[in-house]
Amino acid sequence: MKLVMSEEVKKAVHSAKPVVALESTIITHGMSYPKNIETAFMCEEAVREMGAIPATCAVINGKLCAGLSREQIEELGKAGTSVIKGSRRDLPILEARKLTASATVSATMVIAAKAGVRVFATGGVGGVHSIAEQGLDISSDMDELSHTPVAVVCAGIVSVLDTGKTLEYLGTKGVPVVVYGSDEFPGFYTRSSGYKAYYRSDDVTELSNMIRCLSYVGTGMIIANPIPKEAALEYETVSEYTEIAVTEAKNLGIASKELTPFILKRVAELSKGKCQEANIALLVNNARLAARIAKELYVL
Ligand code: PSU
Ligand code: MN
Repeated sequence: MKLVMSEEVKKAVHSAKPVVALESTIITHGMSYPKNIETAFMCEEAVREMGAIPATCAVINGKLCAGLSREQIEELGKAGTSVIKGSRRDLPILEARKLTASATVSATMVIAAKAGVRVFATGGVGGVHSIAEQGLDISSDMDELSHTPVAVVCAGIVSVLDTGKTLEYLGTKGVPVVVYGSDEFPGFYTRSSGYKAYYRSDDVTELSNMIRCLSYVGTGMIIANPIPKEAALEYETVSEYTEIAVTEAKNLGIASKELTPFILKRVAELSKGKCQEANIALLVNNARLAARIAKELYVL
């Protein structure tokens, strides 16, 4: 597959400048227009403010792209869910048919690794759905993390998933999970998830030293960054909305790649916009931390 890097990203990677990859499924499927593109630009700006170069990733006309123009981001944002949600498994089909797709965490990790970008910021990674008993639904993000050496800075796993099962699955797959600045694994919209952090680090230099080992051990890693206190929602409220949304999804028979966007959308609607505000805050917070860590990678 052809990899297209924007001039700015190419120059930065070749001259060993810090670059942070950003995903685009959050633009097409995670938020509606125009908040989605406003947020995408805010994340790019947050990376720049911290002294790194943003590389928003997607598949455009069958090509893997690291670094999108403002126009490309606007096009994806306007087209929304009519754009294909592209994970690793979709890549050969997208290439052969010259199709355009937004990149999920797994596809963004593929693009970042090929482009030589080692740090990636997103909102929440996909994991094991709580209704896995009814039909197995484990995000391809999990397996990607087990064999692609890119660090993913996130606010936890998508709130609508089963955190306990997801953490166990990450363990099975050998994926390191480190929480930045907290003893608890964060719950995406909330600072706690009810699960303890296996490892905590308060030090971006230490985190960058862990990332240096990834190409050797051959896995990615999760750096979980709790949502800022002032933007965090109540754990009970989010759980309540999630339960309603999961029941609706079951009743409507929604499954596979439609499940995560459906539940996230319903939870956002039930919260009357509060989840969207929280999502924006955590995304910008993650973009900032990722840029700080990326910078440390180039300190000798
Ligand atoms: N978190 C959000 N909105 C999103 C996603 C995560 O708040 O749209 C996306 C990410 O791109 C992630 C994907 O990789 O959902 C996971 O989908 P699935 O569970 O189908 O693998
Ligand atoms: Mn899924």
